[in-house]
Amino acid sequence: MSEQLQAKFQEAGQGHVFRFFDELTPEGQASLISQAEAIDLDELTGLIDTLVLGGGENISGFGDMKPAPFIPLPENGGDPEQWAQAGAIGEEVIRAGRVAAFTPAGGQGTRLGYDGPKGTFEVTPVAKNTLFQVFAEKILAASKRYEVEIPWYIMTSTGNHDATVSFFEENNYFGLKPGNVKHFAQGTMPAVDFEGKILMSDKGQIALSPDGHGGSMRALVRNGAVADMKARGIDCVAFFQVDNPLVRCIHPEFIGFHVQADSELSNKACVKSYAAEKVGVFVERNGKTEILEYSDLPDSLAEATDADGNLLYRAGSIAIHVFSLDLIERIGTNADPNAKLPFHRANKKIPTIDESGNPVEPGEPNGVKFEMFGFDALPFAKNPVVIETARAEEFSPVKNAEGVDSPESSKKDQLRQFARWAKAAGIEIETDETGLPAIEFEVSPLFATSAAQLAERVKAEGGVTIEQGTVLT
Ligand code: UD2
Repeated sequence: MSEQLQAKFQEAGQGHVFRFFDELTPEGQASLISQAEAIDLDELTGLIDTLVLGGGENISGFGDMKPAPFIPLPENGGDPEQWAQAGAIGEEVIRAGRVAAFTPAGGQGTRLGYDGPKGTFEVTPVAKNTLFQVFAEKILAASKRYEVEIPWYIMTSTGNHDATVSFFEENNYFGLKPGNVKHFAQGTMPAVDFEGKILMSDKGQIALSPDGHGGSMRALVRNGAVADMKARGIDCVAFFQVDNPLVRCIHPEFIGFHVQADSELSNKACVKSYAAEKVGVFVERNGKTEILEYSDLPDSLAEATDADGNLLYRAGSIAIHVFSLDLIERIGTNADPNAKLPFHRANKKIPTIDESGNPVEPGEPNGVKFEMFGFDALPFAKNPVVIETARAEEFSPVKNAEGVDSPESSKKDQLRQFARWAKAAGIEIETDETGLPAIEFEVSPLFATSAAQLAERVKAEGGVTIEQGTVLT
């Protein structure tokens, strides 16, 4: 068995994976065999040929490219009636139990420099609640409001799975029913060096890394989540990333637009803050709506402006989507050979071993990781929808330790949102010219998840007092 496997790797030019096989303990040998068996060598060889040894990703067709249209917010020229109708439809769909939440949380979070699953990072200004708690409470709030079970599927990766599950157990699932929270680990891909050789992280350990959030399609099928959703009558999957505490996890208008258009993949766009902002942009290429990742958009196009002096490609993707279950299943089962997510290449510093088996900690990128992106499903989706959303209400991620998209910037944006909502509910709050309140306070999602809901609660309670350190819960 092992000889056959070794021969296959030898033939594919990857025989070195077993270089230290004879030195391993029987358990070590068994582990290496199972890691090797899980690798799709044909797929990997194809990726090495095209993405590593070949010319890299072939993104062309910029000539025919144009910005993709989107549905503007009512305050930016959209039709208020259309939005109200979408809200009513979305609400019905949620009440009917057709919606699940999904979070890919398998990323390694290296930019933030936080050691632990990113969802366990404390993010709110006063209560210091974690990202996972914020999302859990938003889902719980929607579930109470619409009197329905809303299951939450969370994709982890082998490196953070156990820590993530323990965190939910220790915190009693933040009030959600444990049976409505499903964790599962995503797949992995081997990393290779610039010659296309599989990197080993130890004598018996292949350097494996998560296969990107696009790996969620396969993982949702493989781990039974798709079957579970079907059994529950779910057909809309509300997708949001692990790093953005402002996200409206279960958003009636968004779900309404999605269902009304009979769409298989709906998306939220935010006007980009500046040309180099690290978000993908919505484009139309070859007659299809797509998201082009920021790293693939040439600077000249990122900086191009229209006749009004606005950025031409200004509709930024903030990674909030509604997927139809059909699309997830079609891609995740490989049912349609024409609907396969491509892999992308990322050059990374990958700890490895040298020819004698000694550890090597590279100072510079020494290899390539392969990742799929979930939004690459867009060209395969029927009736894609893009709606505009207001940045201040929906997007302030925690990505970097300092500066833009950091814990500090996100905390300030949360405070600004709470202050806006409080003022709209008639509560006096002193703010500076950026809308930042002079005191720090917090509105728990269990109290309100929108300005309108806060106003309702304040009215129902005959007014509330907000001072430094208040947490409305
Ligand atoms: C993502 C988008 C970018 C923009 C931005 C908005 C990609 C490739 N780019 O950039 O266009 O929308 O978000 O914030 O998505 N994850 C996994 N498994 C993996 C890799 C990532 O679960 O193997 C998760 C990760 O935990 C996080 C999300 O996917 O929830 C996004 O990953 P990221 O932080 O690498 O994406 P980023 O910020 O470069």
